[in-house]
Amino acid sequence: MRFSTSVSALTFAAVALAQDVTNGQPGLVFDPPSVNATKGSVVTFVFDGAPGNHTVAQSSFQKPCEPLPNGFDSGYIFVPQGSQGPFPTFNLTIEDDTKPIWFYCAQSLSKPQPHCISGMVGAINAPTTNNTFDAFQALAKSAASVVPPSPALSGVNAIATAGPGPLTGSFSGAAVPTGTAPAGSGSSGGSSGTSSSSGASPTKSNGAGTIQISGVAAFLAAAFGVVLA
Ligand SMILES: *[C@@H]1O[C@H](CO)[C@@H](O)[C@H](O)[C@H]1NC(C)=O
Ligand SMILES: *[C@@H]1O[C@H](CO)[C@@H](O)[C@H](O)[C@H]1NC(C)=O
Ligand SMILES: *[C@@H]1O[C@H](CO)[C@@H](O)[C@H](O)[C@H]1NC(C)=O
Ligand SMILES: *[C@@H]1O[C@H](CO)[C@@H](O)[C@H](O)[C@H]1NC(C)=O
Ligand SMILES: [Cu+2]
Repeated sequence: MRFSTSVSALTFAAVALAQDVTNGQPGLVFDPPSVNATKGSVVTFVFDGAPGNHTVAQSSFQKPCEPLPNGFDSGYIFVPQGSQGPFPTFNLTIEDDTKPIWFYCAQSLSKPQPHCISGMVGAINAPTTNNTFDAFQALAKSAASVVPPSPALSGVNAIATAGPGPLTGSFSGAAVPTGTAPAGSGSSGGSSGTSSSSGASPTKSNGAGTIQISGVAAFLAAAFGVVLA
């Protein structure tokens, strides 16, 4: 998967992806792996790896491959080989940009190891010292196991207002969250609780802008040696 903030960033992402080799599995990454996003920004994950079957699940810094209590989780989004866009997306609205948001891919069916332990982790608003993204990813690569998350729209410091989609045609989901959650409600992600009066509108109304994070990469593609664009 990859993050991008603009067309030029997308181009960069493709290059980075082609060059990335994590434990012999090209492309098992969020790419780029770390972005900044201000309060009210909508971060879009695009599951455009074909084939791919990934999640976006919130974790803590200390335990990168385990779900954070009350964290968000997109569920497993399957995109078959040869799929054409538009691809399924998952939108997170940032509710607090003063704290880092860590996440991982929970896919564990891959060989030789789960995506998270291959380094498929990402961060929003990671510190630039100490608990950096690089430190987080290093912890992920040394994790003993990956703990599956539970589907959830609401996270801590970020919230989704809808489950990932569209899951139609050849796209499918497993253990995806359903329903709708009003932005800024905090909902079941109780500890986020940042329902300020301005809310966290999934629009550009506050000028925060929209960030795209693409879900590229797949364990099947890696196995076949396919470089995903
Ligand atoms: C986020 O912002 C900080 C402070 O401006 C900067 O040092 C860092 O490189 C940024 N991180 C990313 C991923 O853009
Ligand atoms: C995607 O991965 C999940 C978790 O490993 C699995 O339950 C699901 O069956 C997979 N989807 C497909 C279509 O293979
Ligand atoms: C980073 O860690 C060092 C060593 O533990 C500590 O002295 C320093 O204050 C920390 N910096 C930040 C920004 O937390
Ligand atoms: C995510 O946001 C984009 C841009 O507004 C929108 O086109 C897309 O339908 C949204 N995805 C979901 C699953 O709501
Ligand atoms: Cu993955």
